[in-house]
Amino acid sequence: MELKPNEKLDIENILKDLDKYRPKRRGWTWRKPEPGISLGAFRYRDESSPLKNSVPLPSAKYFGGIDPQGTPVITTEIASGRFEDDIRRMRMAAWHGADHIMVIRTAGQSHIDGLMEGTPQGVGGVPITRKQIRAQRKALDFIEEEVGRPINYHSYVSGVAGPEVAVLFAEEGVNGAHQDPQYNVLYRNINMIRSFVDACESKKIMSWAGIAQIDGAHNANATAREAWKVMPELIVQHSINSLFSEKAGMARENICLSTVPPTAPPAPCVYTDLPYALALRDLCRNYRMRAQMNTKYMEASARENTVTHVLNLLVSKLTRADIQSTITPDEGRNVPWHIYNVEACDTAKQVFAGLDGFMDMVELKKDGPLREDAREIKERACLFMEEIIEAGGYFKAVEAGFFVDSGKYPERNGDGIARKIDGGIGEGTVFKRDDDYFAPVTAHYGYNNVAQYDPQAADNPSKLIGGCTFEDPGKIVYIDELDEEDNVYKRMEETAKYRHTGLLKPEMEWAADGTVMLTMFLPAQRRVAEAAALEFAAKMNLRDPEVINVEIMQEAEGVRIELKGKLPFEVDTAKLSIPPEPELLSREDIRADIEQHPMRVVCATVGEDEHSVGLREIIDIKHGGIEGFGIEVHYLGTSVPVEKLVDAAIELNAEAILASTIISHDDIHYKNMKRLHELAVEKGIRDKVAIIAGGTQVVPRLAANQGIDAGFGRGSHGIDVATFLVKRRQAKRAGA
Ligand code: Z97
Repeated sequence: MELKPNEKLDIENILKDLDKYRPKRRGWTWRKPEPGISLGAFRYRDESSPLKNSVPLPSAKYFGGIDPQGTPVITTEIASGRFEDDIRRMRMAAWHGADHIMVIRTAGQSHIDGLMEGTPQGVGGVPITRKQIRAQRKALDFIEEEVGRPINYHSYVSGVAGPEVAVLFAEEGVNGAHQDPQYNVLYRNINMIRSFVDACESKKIMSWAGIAQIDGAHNANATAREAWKVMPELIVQHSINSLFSEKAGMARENICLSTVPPTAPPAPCVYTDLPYALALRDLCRNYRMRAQMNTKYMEASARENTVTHVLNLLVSKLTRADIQSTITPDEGRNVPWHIYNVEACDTAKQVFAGLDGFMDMVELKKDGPLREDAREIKERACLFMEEIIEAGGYFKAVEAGFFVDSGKYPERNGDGIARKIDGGIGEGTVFKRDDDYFAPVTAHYGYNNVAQYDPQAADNPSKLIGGCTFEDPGKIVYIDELDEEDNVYKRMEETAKYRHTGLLKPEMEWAADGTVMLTMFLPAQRRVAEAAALEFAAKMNLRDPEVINVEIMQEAEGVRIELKGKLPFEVDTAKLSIPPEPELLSREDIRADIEQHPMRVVCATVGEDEHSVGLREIIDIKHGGIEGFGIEVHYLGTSVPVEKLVDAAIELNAEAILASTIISHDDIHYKNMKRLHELAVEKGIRDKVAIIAGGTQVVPRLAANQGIDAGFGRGSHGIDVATFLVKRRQAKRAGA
């Protein structure tokens, strides 16, 4: 199956023969930096190989459509709860530059204590099932061919089912995963011994599969009451998981720290975040950095969050990021809407392109507060680590509530999360292996006693059974959906008409959910405005309206409101009358034509009409008027009699007459157009001169009925007029 840019991804086809599908490859892939690459008119220093197919930034059209791709891998989170819908989102995100796609929602998976079959849609979290993973990896195998860059697919190896999930991921070609036993202990109250034993197994398997690991330290930042105070602890948590991973056999280049700057504006965040970023990168220099914006202080304002994101990107640029996350306001309002995820990928891409070569020009100071603060953070982190050892080790420290305490270490507020070594989920489930313990599987951690069966198999236990599922995927048992009601086929049946007919409905979260978002300003106080907004939404026929963001403009004068709701109807695209797309010439082509064949025009507002702004906008260079293309313009002013305009055209030997006609009572505008045409005929210049008229009330079709060549209504620009004039002349030349 090959994807065609102008054709939708066929989900039915992705689901077909899924039981037989094998992923194309294993392991994580980094971008390929291409220092010195030339794109369009520019030479870049910090970009990677361009994509084969992509959607460039909106303004790229002024630069020949170039689409520079920074060097860090770009992460996006896509997990609406319906994997079949998310497949399409993954394609859109990939076209916008994402090459790390995480199936992650805000909560849930680590509560699941076994492997799941089937694909129930996520309530709260997204259960990771083989079917879902295989379908998405299969789709990504095609999508990466289409965009021309490998895409890393990612989820969690967490909860008490962690090792099983790791095996599943290794079998199915998952490329990245969050794995951190501290997360289970602190936030999910999983027994600490169980969690660390499981982590050894998980990490060993992930290493075999080349899966990149992201840790969970950033959760301390998101959980602590005052996030900027946990900086020493964050470094400690990163260090514990990283060193532990190395000991479990993981390669350094696959160990990625999930680093989040401790604070966000209006705090003077860079003053805090930059020393922290330096300290972390210095102490943990052997590992990769996955940078993510601060989410602790995130509200629902897309604007505010974008700025926080950009400041995070600045810190990444000033220090180092191997992977750049693009969390969106949706994390703040807890609705993973793909259009905002895609937008955030563009934000990262834009900032990395905009800051290309930045570090060739600036340098971080070698002394002063930056270095002093960084040193202090490192000292505090080292002291924290020393105290853990003094307390009797990590488990004792957790029992004593060392972690996620809101004091800045060595200060303590006594509000840390304490867990008991003999408590938590899975307590008492770890047993010493028997002397004759033996498991004939690949990448198994710890004592395995293989040699008793075959010394040759000591490094390769699964040889004894002719390979396990890693070597022989034929042994994988694929179980399709078990639930008769809640399954992908049923869900797709409900939305089939939107895929197979011309029926169209808006969507935000799930296919054809009808969800739309409205922005409005209401000149009222907040509480009143919120209630009124819901009333407006109801009158607009929106179902389940909900206010999702309120920003006060001024307490008494009013608020800006964003709300969402569902449209209960659809549009039949077959019944739409869609006007043909106007074909504009490019600015370059117009300029080139005018340069070769200079053009002179005369123009005026005709009749008893003093309006001038509209015509001037069409003429003047400032806002893209026709002057800007090199056209010689003779402007006669306002209230100009039509006779004078025609005489001027004769005198100046102009190729075109441009008449502005704003006043329209008694159809005077059309009457003047007709008069212009007749006068030009009378004076014998009609075949030499183009006559066009414009104005807010001008309907192009009615204008043409008056005998002139074209009419331009509301919303017309200089380029529309210039395109018409140049095309008309080209047609004449071709005819002559
Ligand atoms: C990120 N935006 O990109 P459950 N294990 C680890 C974690 O960090 C997390 C879970 C499990 C964030 C994602 C925070 N991370 C959200 C090491 C959560 C989640 O499915 O909520 O039970 O597990 O890192």
